[in-house]
Amino acid sequence: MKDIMTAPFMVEMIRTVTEMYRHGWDERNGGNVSLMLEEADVQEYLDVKNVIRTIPTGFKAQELSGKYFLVTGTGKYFKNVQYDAAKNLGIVRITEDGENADIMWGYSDGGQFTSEFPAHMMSHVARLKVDPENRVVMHCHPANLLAMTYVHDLDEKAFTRTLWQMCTECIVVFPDGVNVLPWMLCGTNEIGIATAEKMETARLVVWAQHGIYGAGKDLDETFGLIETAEKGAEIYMKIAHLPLVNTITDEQMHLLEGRFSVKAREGYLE
Ligand code: 2HA
Ligand code: ZN
Repeated sequence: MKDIMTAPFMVEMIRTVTEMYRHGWDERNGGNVSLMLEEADVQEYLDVKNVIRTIPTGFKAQELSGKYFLVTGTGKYFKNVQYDAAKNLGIVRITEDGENADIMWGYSDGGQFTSEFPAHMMSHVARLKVDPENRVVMHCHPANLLAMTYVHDLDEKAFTRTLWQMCTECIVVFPDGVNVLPWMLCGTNEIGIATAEKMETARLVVWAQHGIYGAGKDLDETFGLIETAEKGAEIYMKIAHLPLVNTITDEQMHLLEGRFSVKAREGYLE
């Protein structure tokens, strides 16, 4: 059996959450990440017959039965993951009935997965339906995106168009746009269901006055999505109170579509 701390998925996860912390997106125990793993990869590092504990997930996700996830722990600080991954992260396998999770590794102080696990699992199901290659769901609290939800219309088309106008890269990186949920109580199945529904049409879902969810095929892509949206929001918060003299026009957006072979969300450009 190989040392799990050398597994590419573990190395990438530790680097990613550390970088999220350094970006200021994950104060205290803020944020959570789940990465779906292939059984073949897990088997090189773990005895898949050895279940440490089994705990209820609080919801039913039959579609994910037998799937493995590397998931951040509830109440844990991203700041500390690099120093003690086995305490702050865990690997779980969804049980056959889809209602429980077998803990296969980690949460070494008796902890468990993030309180946002329902939103993560439901989002994985939703994204896998539209993109079988999706592996990551990521949640965090980037300051400028949050700030924007206090001063900008929460209409999804308006919110997306503003971000696209803030840097040339935005429409190229997230042509599917940004969906938005109004403030809702976090950690509940209700916000999980609402998030998953929004994930069917975009890989980014803003939770007003709370943060953002991103989904993608790997940690880099998902981190990059949030990073780019947050950059757009940062520019917006720098200029929103100033007279707007220039912008990126819809005509220019169409040039970007052609140059980078992307298609803007239907009906979002003139
Ligand atoms: O894990 O970010 O939304 C803490 C949170 C809850
Ligand atoms: Zn949060």
